Order: sequence, then structure tokens, then C-alpha cells
Amino acid sequence: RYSYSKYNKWEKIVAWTANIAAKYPKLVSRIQIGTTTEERPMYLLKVGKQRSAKNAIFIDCGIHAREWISPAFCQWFVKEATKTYGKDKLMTKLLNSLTFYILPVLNIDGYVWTWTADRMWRKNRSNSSNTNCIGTDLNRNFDVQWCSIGSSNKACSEVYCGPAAESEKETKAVANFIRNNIQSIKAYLSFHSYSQMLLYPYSYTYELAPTHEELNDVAKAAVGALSSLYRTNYTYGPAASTIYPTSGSSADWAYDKGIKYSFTFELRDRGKYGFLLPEYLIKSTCKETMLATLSIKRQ
Ligand code: 0X9
Ligand code: ZN
Repeated sequence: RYSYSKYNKWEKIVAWTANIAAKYPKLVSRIQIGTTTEERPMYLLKVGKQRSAKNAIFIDCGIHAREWISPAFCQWFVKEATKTYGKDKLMTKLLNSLTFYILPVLNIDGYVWTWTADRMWRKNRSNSSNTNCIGTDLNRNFDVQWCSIGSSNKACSEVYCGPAAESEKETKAVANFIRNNIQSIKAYLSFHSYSQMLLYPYSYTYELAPTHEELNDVAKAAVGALSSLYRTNYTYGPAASTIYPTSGSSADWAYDKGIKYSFTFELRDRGKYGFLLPEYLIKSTCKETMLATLSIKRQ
């Protein structure tokens, strides 16, 4: 059986996307949105009962390769949705009226690299400069104030923005999918680690977002739901002032595209293990994050 409380390598995750879609054909379908730099297919799982998705939430995990708890959460979410649909009242209602687009690993090449060569790799694996340095930070590559604050035009930097906005195939695939489904996507959620924060726009400026009050209310409720399980403490607020300013991030891009509910999670922990969060903490982390995610859904 598939293990949701272990970290799975890419070969296992990709097989799992096919298996879960085959096991729940009326609830789950698998869609290829593009290919990565190294030509791996990028699959997202569409979860829900709506025929044509009128209301949808887009969720991505693993935009940064080393943040392993993030893909683990996306897998957990799909497991919970499929397992409890038709049993749990809330989940049934939710999936009858809402479609979840779940991209379990956005930065697949980078994720593979963390399993095979460098556990602490962050960026993708493209070679887009005339240096020996590999990789663009995909969370600096979106077309929003591209390559300005909190971003670098040096290929060797960990926050390299790439040669142009959307220069990376992974960025392009996600941005194209969201653009093509913009009428139905009501929320955008991006999962990272670590530091236990729930962030909302803006990241590229300290100015407050036009819907700041509402975003703050939603974030407050979500972290409240999260902490109700194991008392895990999250801080929340605009990304720029709560974590640090960044430009070209997916969450700011989605927000400025008109997706009103755009949130970035920085999952456990606060630095004890950091990116190397041990497997025994996957289950509790995913369970509490589920509560926060469902709290946002209810908006
Ligand atoms: O730097 C990042 O991309 C994120 N932190 S991480 O340690 N996971 O790399 C924070 C992004 C914050 N910006 C937005 N949410 N827009
Ligand atoms: Zn990250």
C-alpha cells in the first residue's frame, strides 16, 4: 500500500497519480499541464464531482525542491478527499460543488535532484545562463514585478529569477493552466516549508493588498483551525512584512490575475529540523494543515 506518512520519491508519486485516478474515476482525473526542463510530465489531479468546473481551487506543492513536507501534504489532501467523499458530510458537500486542482510536485526535476544528488537543492534544474550554475528559483520566475525586490539576476544565486519572466517550462505550464481556467479558479494555495506561517499578498511591496482586511480574516480563521488540533503556532500576515519581500512569486501573480484568495503556507517546523522534517511528523503536520486548508475553502 501507498504510504502517506513517508516521503515518496518521484517514481512512486507519479505512479500514485495514475493509480488514484484509476481507483476513483468518478472523482479524480489526471491532467498533464506540461513537461519539465528534463522532460518529465507534469501531472495535476482534478478532484471533485463537478462536470465543468465552475468553482475551483488550485493547489501546488513542491515549488521548492527540498521542502519535502509540501508534496507530502498534497498527497495527504488527495488521500483524505478520496477516502472521505461520500462518508464525511462536509467533504462530500465540498467536492460536490468545488473542484480542486492539485499539483503534487511543481518542481519535479529539483525534487528528483534532492533524492539523488543534493538534499538541500531549491531551484529547478534548467541551464539558462552562460555560467556553470544550474537552476532558476521558480518562485521568482512569475510575471509580477519580475526580478526586482528579493530576487537576483545572478544565475548562481538561490533566488535567481531566470533570464525572463516565465522563462521556465514549469512556470509556464502552471501560469498557462491558471490563465486557461481563470474564470473558475477562486483560490490559489501554495505550500512551502518551513517556519509555520500563513502568508497572503503582497510580497513584492509593503503596501497592503486591496482586500487586505478580508485576507487577514481568512488567514486568522485558518491558523485558528490549524492550532485547534495540536496547538501548533502559526503567524500570519502580508508576505513582505511577515517573512520577507520577494518579487515574481506565484501567489502575488495569482492575486494580481484576480484570484482573490491567494495564500502561501510555510509548514512545520520553526527550524529545529527545518527542511529535514522527520517522517514521524508528517501525519500530524498534514492533519492540522488539512483543517486550515478546509477553513479557507469555506470562504
Ligand atoms: O522565498 C520564498 O519563496 C518563500 N519562502 S521559502 O523559504 N519556502 O523559500 C516565501 C514566499 C513568500 N512570498 C509570497 N508568498 N508571495
Ligand atoms: Zn519554499
